[in-house]
Amino acid sequence: VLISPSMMCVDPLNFESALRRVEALGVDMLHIDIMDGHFVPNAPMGLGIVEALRPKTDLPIDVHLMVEDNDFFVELLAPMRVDQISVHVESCIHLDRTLARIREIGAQAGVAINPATPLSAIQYVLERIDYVLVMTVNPGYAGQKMTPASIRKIADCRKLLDDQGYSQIPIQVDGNVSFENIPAMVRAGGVNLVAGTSSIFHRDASWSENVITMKHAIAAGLNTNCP
Ligand code: S6P
Ligand code: MG
Repeated sequence: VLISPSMMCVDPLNFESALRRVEALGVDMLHIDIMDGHFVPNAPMGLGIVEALRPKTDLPIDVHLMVEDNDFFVELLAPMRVDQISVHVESCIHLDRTLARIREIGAQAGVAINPATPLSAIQYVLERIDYVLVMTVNPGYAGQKMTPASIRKIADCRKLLDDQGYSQIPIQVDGNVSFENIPAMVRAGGVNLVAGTSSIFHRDASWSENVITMKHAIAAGLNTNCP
């Protein structure tokens, strides 16, 4: 199970020192939320951060686009050599084409799906994707509560992928991935956890203590002992 810190949760005025601290935690990738103020009612970070980040880190960069004009953002990302990009089914007019283009520019392609969107929306792009991002909050903000059907949705998504012969496609989970929610999320099939204010950046303990608590919660979900 991978841990992907959501970098919109760090202090933007101390971004580079936060990056170094996050790298020292031994996490798996950096989750970068790009919002446009239209698809979602917020816009905390722009592509400038991605461009500035690429030469400064060896960690994989995972871009989560929450925008209306996906193709515009994908073309701007093309020269930035990010590792993976997810786009929302709700905002892509030609979803199949956009996903194909993401692979063409050398990134892994992910399809992101909002809490209320039926899973059937991803059924005919399975050939085009490297992962599914199941949103467990309505996108736009950190610090929200998990939507009620989330665990069922993750499990249903895992089943859909397996039933269609795509058992190798992993599920990333994003939104209120808290210490309390992690065991059920992992049990349901989440293998890439986006970590924000309810886990790694939780204010009650240090980031490194929070990673340990996360690992215990993951182990509980997997029914294994913590490494
Ligand atoms: C939300 C965004 C997420 C958040 C993450 C924050 O629209 O896509 O990646 O940054 O959910 O984590 P938390 O624990 O505060 O919900
Ligand atoms: Mg996100």
